[in-house]
Amino acid sequence: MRPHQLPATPGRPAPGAIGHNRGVVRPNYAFMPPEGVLVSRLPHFDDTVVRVLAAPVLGARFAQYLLEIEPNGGTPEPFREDGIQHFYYVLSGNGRFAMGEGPEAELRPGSFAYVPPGVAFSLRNTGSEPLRVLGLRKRYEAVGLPQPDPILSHRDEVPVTNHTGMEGRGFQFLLQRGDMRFDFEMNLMWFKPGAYFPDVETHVMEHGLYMLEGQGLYFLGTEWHEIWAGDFIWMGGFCPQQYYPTGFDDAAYLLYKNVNRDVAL
Ligand code: UGY
Ligand code: MN
Repeated sequence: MRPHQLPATPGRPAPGAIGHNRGVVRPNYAFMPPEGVLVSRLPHFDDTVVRVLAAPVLGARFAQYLLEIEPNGGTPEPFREDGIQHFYYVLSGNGRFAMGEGPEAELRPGSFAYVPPGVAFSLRNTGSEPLRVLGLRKRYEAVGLPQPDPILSHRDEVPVTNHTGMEGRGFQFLLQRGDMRFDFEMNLMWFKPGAYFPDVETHVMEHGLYMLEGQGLYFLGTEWHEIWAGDFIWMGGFCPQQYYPTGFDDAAYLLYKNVNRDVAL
């Protein structure tokens, strides 16, 4: 019998829980199933619990979060940070987002926002259900170009493309790909059952990967890991990686990738 099939008693840890964990934390990658990531709070978000998914203490050069904002919760007043960019992607729920002097806009699942460094934003839950949002913060690497403009959009506004020539792949580049003002990409990666990477890829760029839909096997370093929707993976630079979707449905993940900048020496 598998551990999840053993009878469980409310209020007691499930049988089979001792030491059993799909998660792994290594020097240049980490895979953390959500059930083990304990919650915290942030002073600039009211009525919000946060799970920190990636942080410099792990080895990442950015920070990534899962925010759960209660109805009427969120930023009590506009929040801004000099030199730091923010990105938000709505997983579930409804809310409102505003940036700088711009008007407030509705948030629904699939809405996303790019906040340039130093720009004030507000993020609030205006619905009756928790607003679940992926958040990301990265220090902007200026190279003498103007900083990017704010973006408030929805994934349905972004075309699905496929530059690989490989059957069953789909890409939505939420930030303008190839625009050198940006120092990172946030990409939705779609996979039909049966599609997989043609090679194990190894590259200087790092990733924060949040599994949105489906399931699969992820190769990290030297091992395969079984993953599914709700899981998070951090991949540091030069972490060997490959994805093999499994199951009957399409799979999708949201992928952070640092790009467009030379190697700091
Ligand atoms: O663009 C990428 O680096 C992408 N193929 N990597 C990944 O999905 N792990
Ligand atoms: Mn990659």
